[in-house]
Amino acid sequence: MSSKPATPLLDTVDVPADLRKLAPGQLRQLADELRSEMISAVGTTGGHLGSGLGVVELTVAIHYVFNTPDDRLIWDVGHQTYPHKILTGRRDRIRTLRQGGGLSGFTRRSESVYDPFGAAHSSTSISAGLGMAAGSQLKGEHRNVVCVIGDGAMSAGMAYEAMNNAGSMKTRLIVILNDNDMSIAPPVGAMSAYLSRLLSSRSYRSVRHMAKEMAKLFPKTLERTARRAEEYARGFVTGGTLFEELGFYYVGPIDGHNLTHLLPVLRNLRDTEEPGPVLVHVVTQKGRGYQPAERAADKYHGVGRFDVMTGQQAKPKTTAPSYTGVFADALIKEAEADDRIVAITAAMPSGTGLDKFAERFPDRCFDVGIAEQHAVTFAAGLATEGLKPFVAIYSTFLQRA
Ligand SMILES: Cc1ncc(C[n+]2csc(CCOP(=O)(O)OP(=O)(O)O)c2C)c(N)n1
Repeated sequence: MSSKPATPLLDTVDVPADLRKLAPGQLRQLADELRSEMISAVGTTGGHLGSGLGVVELTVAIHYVFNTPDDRLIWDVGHQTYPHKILTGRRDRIRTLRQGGGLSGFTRRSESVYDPFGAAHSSTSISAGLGMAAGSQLKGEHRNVVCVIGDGAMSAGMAYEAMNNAGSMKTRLIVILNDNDMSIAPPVGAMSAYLSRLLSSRSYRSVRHMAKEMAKLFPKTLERTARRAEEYARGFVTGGTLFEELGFYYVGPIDGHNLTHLLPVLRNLRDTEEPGPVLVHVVTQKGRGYQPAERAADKYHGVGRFDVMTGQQAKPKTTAPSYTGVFADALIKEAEADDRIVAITAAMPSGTGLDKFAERFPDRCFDVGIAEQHAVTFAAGLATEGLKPFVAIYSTFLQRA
């Protein structure tokens, strides 16, 4: 369905060590080729598209600056790792993604040393990363641990349990918040609103001011920071965020598609000896660089095979009604007859069919974010008041409740 794009520079990169031989000025081209290759591969196999497209530059920058796999890179959920897989020795199998015997659609320890943690459930990366950082420290090994977590995944309790713990420890840990203002559906909740406020309140400050702020943060890197400050003069500011209240240094916001902004910041974080966790707030666009994805309401979160030229997805051949469709229609029918029926989803309105229910009964449908344990206990609370809650959660994610 899709022909392979020409990727002369990417063809020279099998593993991140090859990438590190390139000059910084070549990385833009590399990122462009990586994006084309990913679009072509997912056009053939189907899979998660929008999330990976959003982290192409971030993937390149992290592997360029950090010494993976000795430095640990933990991707939350793992659905955005197709570019990471292409750069970490798996390009020859990228068109087997999610096929029997092929590459996993998520991170998997048995698949690669570049996948230090297996995921698919969201919001585990900070906990796992903190464990790796503490483990390395105990063994006297010096390595960086970098967790990349999305704003959607940040709605889950485990992320806060991990930050609460990390903030009280002197363990070095780098958490990159990949803020694309999307979960599968638009993100919900107070945290999402907070991140938007944070971004809109952060005007870019002067180079001198920024250097001063960085000096407070990392005294040993002041000189380098001052020298490089101009490189990322669109810059970042620190101070006064919720993350700092939790014991993190906050750095950001940074344009996650601009390599000349990303590289110096990541280098500074790599080179500092300061203990304690850091949160880097990176702003990206889901579906970046592929028009049909950028235009789609869900940013092509998950797609079937598609035609790369048109973005047209291959329709499933069956005309049979879908399970979720039948469920949604049946629940709506019941709810029309009984106003005590309410519905709850944990960030998956379309996947569960509850988007239809929410259209019909907006006040009786609750999207609680990626928060399955809360969803179930919230439903129990509703039930004690005589309501009839229906909690729709994929069985695998119900484990979290
Ligand atoms: C515990 C759990 N619940 C639900 C999901 C389904 N899920 C996969 S990705 C995703 C959205 C994640 O959003 P975000 O972290 O912002 O990443 P993005 O896709 O926007 O890059 C959801 C809800 C999951 N993987 N794990």
